[in-house]
Amino acid sequence: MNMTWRWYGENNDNITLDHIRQIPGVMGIVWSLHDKVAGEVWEMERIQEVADQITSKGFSTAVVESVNVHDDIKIGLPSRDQYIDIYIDTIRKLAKVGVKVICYNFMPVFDWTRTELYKELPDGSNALFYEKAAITDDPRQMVDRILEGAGKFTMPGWEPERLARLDELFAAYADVTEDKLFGNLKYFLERIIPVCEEVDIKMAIHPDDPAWPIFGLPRIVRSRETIQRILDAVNSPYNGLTFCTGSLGSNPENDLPAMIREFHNRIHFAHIRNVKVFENGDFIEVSHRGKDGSVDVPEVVRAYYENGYQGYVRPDHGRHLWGEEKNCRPGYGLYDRALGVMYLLGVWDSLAQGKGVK
Ligand SMILES: [Mn+2]
Repeated sequence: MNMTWRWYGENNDNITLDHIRQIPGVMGIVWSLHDKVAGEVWEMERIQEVADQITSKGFSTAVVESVNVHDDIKIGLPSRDQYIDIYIDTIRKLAKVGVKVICYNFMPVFDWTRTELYKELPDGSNALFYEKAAITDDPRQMVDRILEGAGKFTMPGWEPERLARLDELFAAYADVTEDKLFGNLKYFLERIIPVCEEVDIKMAIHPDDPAWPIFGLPRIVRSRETIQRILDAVNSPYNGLTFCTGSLGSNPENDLPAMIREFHNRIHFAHIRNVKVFENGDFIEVSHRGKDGSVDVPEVVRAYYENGYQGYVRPDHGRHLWGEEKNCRPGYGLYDRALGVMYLLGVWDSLAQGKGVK
């Protein structure tokens, strides 16, 4: 298990590399060029600049999250080929600075979706919350609420310029069914995976968050069956997964430890976080401790341990603690993610010592 931490870059994150250095066990930084919108060229100089910042503090640059996929690729427009060419150009450049895994998603219109960013928990902390009943037919309301909650921070997948064209985007996806979206993903993978094999970069698709269709948009990475279909579509180890227990765990039907045991050879990046799912289907993000939520986190770690998992891990999101929500990115505070790192490593180390933590 190779522990990493997502960092949004200098002047774009209230947490610094020097903060991260003091969290025990963190080996690598999960990074990106966060000012780039999907389909834009990544210049080598910019890539090198961020990679140098990361390595100068002793961290690995091996994981990039994300290189976003342009909507034209997901919709399957003729212009997709030129955007795939740009994507391939970015893959080749990232290989030159030691990148080994690229996390990406294939969700139409929206990246992750929540209805509240700072929902209070019983202990007085707060966290990202999804209320099913608050998802109406009109996504505009939710978009406005998220953008307002994000405050000064930009959020990946929630670019205001792009979401200003929401009606247009929805119209473009109008005839994109689940099968069509899957076909467009397959087309994309068939073009990029040979390049990934050549430069030794593994693609790791992130599951849909939450793990069901919303606003009538199709979702194709949400269950054992849908994941198997994607892995079979291009049967190469370079076509792999980011296994996110928070996203997949939003649907209690997903047996997470069983899925890890089944797919571990194709999991290149593990997002381990806990969610508490309520009976009505609402869910809230909670501490990493297994007992605090619906995800059996120790069993998840055990599934990785028993399969000799050597891939990258990050604590994904955390609650906002001790008032830090005033300054931090939603879901990306310092304290709870640092506690999460220690919990995950604690379980792992105990297993390694043969104490059989349950
Ligand atoms: Mn995740």
